[in-house]
Amino acid sequence: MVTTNGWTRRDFIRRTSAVGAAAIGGPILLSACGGGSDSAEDVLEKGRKQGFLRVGVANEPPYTKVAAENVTGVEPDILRTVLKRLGIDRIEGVITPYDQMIPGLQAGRWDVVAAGLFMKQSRCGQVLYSEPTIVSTESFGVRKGNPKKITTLASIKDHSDLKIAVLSGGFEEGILKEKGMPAGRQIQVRDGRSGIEAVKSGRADAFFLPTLSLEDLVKSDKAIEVTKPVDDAPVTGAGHCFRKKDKAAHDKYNKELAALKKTPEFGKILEKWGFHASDVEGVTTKQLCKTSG
Ligand code: 6CS
Repeated sequence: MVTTNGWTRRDFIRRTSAVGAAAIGGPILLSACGGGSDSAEDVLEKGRKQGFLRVGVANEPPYTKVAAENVTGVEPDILRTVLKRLGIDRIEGVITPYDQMIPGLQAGRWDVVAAGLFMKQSRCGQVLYSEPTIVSTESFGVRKGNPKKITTLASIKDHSDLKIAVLSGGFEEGILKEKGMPAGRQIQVRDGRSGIEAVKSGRADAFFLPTLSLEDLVKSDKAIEVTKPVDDAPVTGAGHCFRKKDKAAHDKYNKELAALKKTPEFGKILEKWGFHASDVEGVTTKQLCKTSG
C-alpha cells in the first residue's frame, strides 16, 4: 500500500486528485512506494526482482492515461509490452509534469519515462532515448470558428496581440522560444484542462499541444475546435527515456523494442490510441535528436 506522508494511497488520491496534485507540480505515486535512486544495479534486474518498474507519466491521453490507478496510453502500453518480453510483468505510474520527468528520472524517483516526451537536443543530451515509439503532430486548440485564423507558427509570430497557452516546460513552449516569441505572449499552464480553460476564458487565443491530446480534451467541448496539424512545427517523435548509467538496460530494451516493431502487435497498440506504425517506420532517434531546443 503506498503511503505518502502517512496517508494511505486511497486518502492521497481522494484528497488530491492526481491531476490536481500534478498541477501543483508534485509527482503522484500510483502504487507501492519504493526506494530512491538506484545504485549500480541494472534497472532491468531490479524490475525482475521486485516485479515492476516505476514509470513517469503525465496523464495526457492518448499518450498516457491514468484511470483508477491503471496506467495506459500508447506509451505505457508499449513499455508494458516490451518489459513483459524482458521478464518484468508490471509498471507503476507516477504522474508528473513534463518539466519534471527528466529530473525525476535522474533522481531515481522513477526508473523510466514513457510519456510521449518528444525528442530534442536538450533532452537527448541528458538521457538515453530508446528508438522512436511514436511520431505525431501538433495543433492549436482555438475558439470555435478560429476567429483569429491561427493555423501555423508563422500565423502567430508577427501578430503581437496573440497569446498562446503552452504547458510549462513542454515541447511546445520550447518551439515558441526557438521561434523568438516573447515570454509575455506565452501563457504557461500546468495541464491540458487548464490550457483549454485559458482559451475559453480569453486569457489565451490558442492552446498549442499535440493534435491527438487536444482532440481528446475537447471531444465533448463544443466551444473549442482543433486546427489541422501545424505544418511548420518540428516533427514530434518520442521514445522511452533511461538514465545514462542504465546503458546496458537501454540497449537490451532497444533490442526487444525492435523485435516488437516487427510484429503486428506493435501496430495494434498504436492504432488503439490513434497513432500509426507507418509514421514511425524508418525514423531514428538520431534524426529526432537533431530537433533544436
Ligand atoms: O514532450 C513534450 O513536452 C510534450 N509531449 C506531449 C505528449 N504532450 C505535450 C508536451 O509538451
